[in-house]
Amino acid sequence: MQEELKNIESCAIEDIKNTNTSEEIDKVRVKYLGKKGELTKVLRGMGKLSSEQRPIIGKIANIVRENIEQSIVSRINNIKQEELNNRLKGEVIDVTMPGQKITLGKKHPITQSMDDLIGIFTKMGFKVVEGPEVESVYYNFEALNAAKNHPSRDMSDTFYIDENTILRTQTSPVQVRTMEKTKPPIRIISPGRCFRNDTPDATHTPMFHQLEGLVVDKGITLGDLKGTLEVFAKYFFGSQTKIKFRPHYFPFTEPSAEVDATCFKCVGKGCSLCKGSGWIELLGAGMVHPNVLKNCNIDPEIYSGFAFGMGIDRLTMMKYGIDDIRLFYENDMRFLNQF
Ligand code: FA5
Repeated sequence: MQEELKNIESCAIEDIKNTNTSEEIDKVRVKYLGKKGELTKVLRGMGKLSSEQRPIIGKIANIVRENIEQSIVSRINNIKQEELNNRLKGEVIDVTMPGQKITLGKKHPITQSMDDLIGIFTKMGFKVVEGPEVESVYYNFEALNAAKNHPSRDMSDTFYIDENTILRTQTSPVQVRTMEKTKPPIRIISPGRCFRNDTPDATHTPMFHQLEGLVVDKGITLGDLKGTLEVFAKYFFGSQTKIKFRPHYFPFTEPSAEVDATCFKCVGKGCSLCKGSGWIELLGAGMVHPNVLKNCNIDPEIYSGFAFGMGIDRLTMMKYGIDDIRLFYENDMRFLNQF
């Protein structure tokens, strides 16, 4: 029996050596140590041994089992390491391979224009101030000297939330909010969204963007307004640009004007963009009405000011020759990628 045990051990160790995978080594374990395994079979026959021989053979059998188990464990460790090495070899990461390209987004053309405008005016010393888009009727109309029967206050022009609250139709309420809080000298711009009950067409959308400007100080004149807007137009459209004032009416400025710029495409000669006139309408402007100054507790005998308001969407259309404002809001990447 001693012989037989030694024989099982050497056969098992030889079989273990020849295994190459975890599955193969499992089979060897079952073959020798399993319930019907070769060593188990021999141990079952120990009952036939004499009481002197049994402990001796039992001890040898235990050593054989331990040896087989140990060589199984060490072979398993080797196989696992080999399997891991093989897997790692197959999964080598080539750090020199080109990565997946992530396409970078860019700013919407209106945001680009807004940034350009903010850059131009802050260089001239203007501070950026923001105001609420949901505004009171008082700030949007009353404080801006708009009479109760002014057509822009109509439900068909303005989105009402309740009797006293609207979506602002212009950025001009920021003028009043600023003058209430700040004493002159004041020099601010206020860009932001505005809302009007306008049917969408090539030049109108119900939501659009404006940029308001306001300067209040002692001795501010129409000349200051003209100089400021000239600098703005030259920076935004090009140094050859000229501007002109046409008389107009706004309840909150007196005198008021619509300001035109020479067409940046034909430089004043007349083309399809400016409909042959050589000029393009730019913005509304004027000297702050004394009533508006009074509404904000600023003495119009001491202080004067100018204000202007421009539509950023339309300025962007002019700058890039875009013929339909709705293109800005269709999220078509073929259009947006051009800017
Ligand atoms: C105003 O809103 C005045 N608050 C501007 C102003 C400010 C005048 C300070 C004097 C002093 P107006 O209603 O003209 O003015 O609008 C100004 C600009 O907003 C227009 O020239 C146009 O560019 C833009 N705009 C108006 N309605 C729309 C619309 N539905 N869609 C796109 N742009 C619009």
